[in-house]
Amino acid sequence: MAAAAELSGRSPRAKGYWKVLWSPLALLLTFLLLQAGSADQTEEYLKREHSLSKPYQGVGSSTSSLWDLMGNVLVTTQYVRLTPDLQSKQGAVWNRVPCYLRDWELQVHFKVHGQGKKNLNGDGFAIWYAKDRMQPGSVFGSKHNFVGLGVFVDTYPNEEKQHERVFPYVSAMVSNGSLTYDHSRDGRPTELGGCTAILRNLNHDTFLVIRYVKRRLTVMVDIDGKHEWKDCLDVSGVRLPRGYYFGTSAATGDLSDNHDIISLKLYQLSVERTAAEEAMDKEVFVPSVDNLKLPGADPTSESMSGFAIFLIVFFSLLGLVFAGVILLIVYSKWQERSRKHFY
Ligand SMILES: *[C@@H]1O[C@H](CO)[C@@H](O)[C@H](O)[C@H]1NC(C)=O
Ligand SMILES: [Ca+2]
Repeated sequence: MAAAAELSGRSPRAKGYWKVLWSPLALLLTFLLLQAGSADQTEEYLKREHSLSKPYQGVGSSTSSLWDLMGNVLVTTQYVRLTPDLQSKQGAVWNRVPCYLRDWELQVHFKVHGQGKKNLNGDGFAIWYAKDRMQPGSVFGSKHNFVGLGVFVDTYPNEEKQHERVFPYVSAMVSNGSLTYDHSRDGRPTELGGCTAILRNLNHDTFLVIRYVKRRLTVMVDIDGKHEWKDCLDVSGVRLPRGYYFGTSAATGDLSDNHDIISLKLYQLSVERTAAEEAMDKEVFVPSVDNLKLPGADPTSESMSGFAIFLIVFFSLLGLVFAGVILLIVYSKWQERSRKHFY
């Protein structure tokens, strides 16, 4: 009887163990299968409402146009010239339709060319995914305290000591409006990353791509005429709100260039997300970058202060120990002496 009870008691418990074992196993298996299925299965769709291409029919002129023009921009059938190769010009083109896509890729076909010889040309152009559109300003012809993402193609080194950096230089910046692009330092204090890209006066086509997938921002360039993307920058944890506008702007100063946009092609990327990723991917309303460490904020001062605190604590403790030892010695000497004194 006892053995039978034990047996009948054991088998449901064994089933229970199997269940407990099986469910995470099943989860893991499903997860692995989903992973295998979704690996690099990114589908691309060209979104016409966010794209600009030849022959730019009605751009800027008709009320049904998807793009607005600003400043000295000139539209021909072959290109959109943001600035001509003349001093002190600014121009921009902005998408009228806010973008609500979560994952996207913007391919920019451009041409920068002019009479200026090495480093006697400027200033460059910017590609925007920003909250405010059509606002002139001092950041490559656009709003100074922008909110959103700016990718800059800087063709002129403003900062004098550019020992280790060769221009043109491509860089990116994300701001909630509180950061300032420092033109005199080529935006170095606020850049997320960047690369040198020799892209002026070339006879072949030049491209740049900005990809934003699962909060990962990557910028690549194709400027060697080989139809290959080359990595430029790659930053994770970039939180960009939806509903911002794509645009591009350029400026010239004492030095100049033709800044031409041949096309802007925006692709929607369909990316699989796991339930966990989906839960983590809450919509944001202010642009930000996780664990942001800007080159402008001196990282050594922070670690030095930590080290300094350590040193202070260490030497204080050492001092206390020394003081204690000395006190002990003095006390024992005094006791010895007082003993001698009394006896
Ligand atoms: C904006 O960014 C600055 C600097 O990165 C940060 O100190 C500030 O808290 C941010 N403001 C908001 C509203 O997120
Ligand atoms: Ca510059």
